[in-house]
Amino acid sequence: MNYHVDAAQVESFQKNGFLVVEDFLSPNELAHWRETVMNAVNNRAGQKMPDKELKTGDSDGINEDAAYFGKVFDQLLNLWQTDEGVKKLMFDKRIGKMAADLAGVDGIRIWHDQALFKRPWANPTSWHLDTPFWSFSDRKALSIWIALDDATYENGCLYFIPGSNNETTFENKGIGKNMDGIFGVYPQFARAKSVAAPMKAGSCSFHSGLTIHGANANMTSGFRRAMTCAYMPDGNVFNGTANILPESYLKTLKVGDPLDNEAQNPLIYHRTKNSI
Ligand SMILES: O=C(O)CCC(=O)C(=O)O
Ligand SMILES: [Fe+2]
Repeated sequence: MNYHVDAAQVESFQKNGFLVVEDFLSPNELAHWRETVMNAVNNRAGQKMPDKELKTGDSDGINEDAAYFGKVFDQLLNLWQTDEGVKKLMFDKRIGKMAADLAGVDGIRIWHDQALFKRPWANPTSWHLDTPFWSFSDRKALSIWIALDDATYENGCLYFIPGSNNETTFENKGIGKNMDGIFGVYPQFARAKSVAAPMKAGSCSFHSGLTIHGANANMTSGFRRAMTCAYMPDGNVFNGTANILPESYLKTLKVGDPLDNEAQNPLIYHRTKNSI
């Protein structure tokens, strides 16, 4: 287990917008994560979110072409809300501290977790940003992506555009079919060099929600499974975007209200409240 980031890793993350942490999980921990995540995913029976009837592959109103996007990955959100085992993994303060250290913030809340499984022959994940989808606007928001299978050039490992995190904005909510769509919004990166992040199972990466990133198609007959979690720095407020917030909660929110509901966005680590 490798639950610590040092000053050089923090610097690299803030400069490049991503960081790979090799051997994040020990072999035993990896076995436990796989079993826990698979159990939670199977119990969902394809239901994408806890509070909506949507199935993986259905149109979610954000992506216009369900048939295509259903074959990018199976996407199951907020497994922590429906599974005690996943909740325990996601509430691990050590991971919260890694995220807080990398972002350079005091407190970290879960925005949402997300199992992302590329099935055999899955479509690629087009270049995109994450933060513009979300209901808060913070340049320091970030995600962890944990490889449950080896993520390879062949089966759909992640790619990043280094440094894009320091230039992109909250513009561009879309993730289209065309890999180059994002460069219509950010032409300054059209000639940038991308970096691949192949990872052994049990390794992880962190990326800023404003780093341009994507993934290959799965050119193999095997699965590429990842467990991820998006993090919101503590202290953020509602920006008016619904994203995945449940209707019942949305009805109570006005633009500018604090997003501090523990049932939706739990604080998993805070520098002054947790000593680890
Ligand atoms: O797993 C993938 O293909 C994409 C992951 C991603 O976009 C993310 O974790 O933000
Ligand atoms: Fe993403």
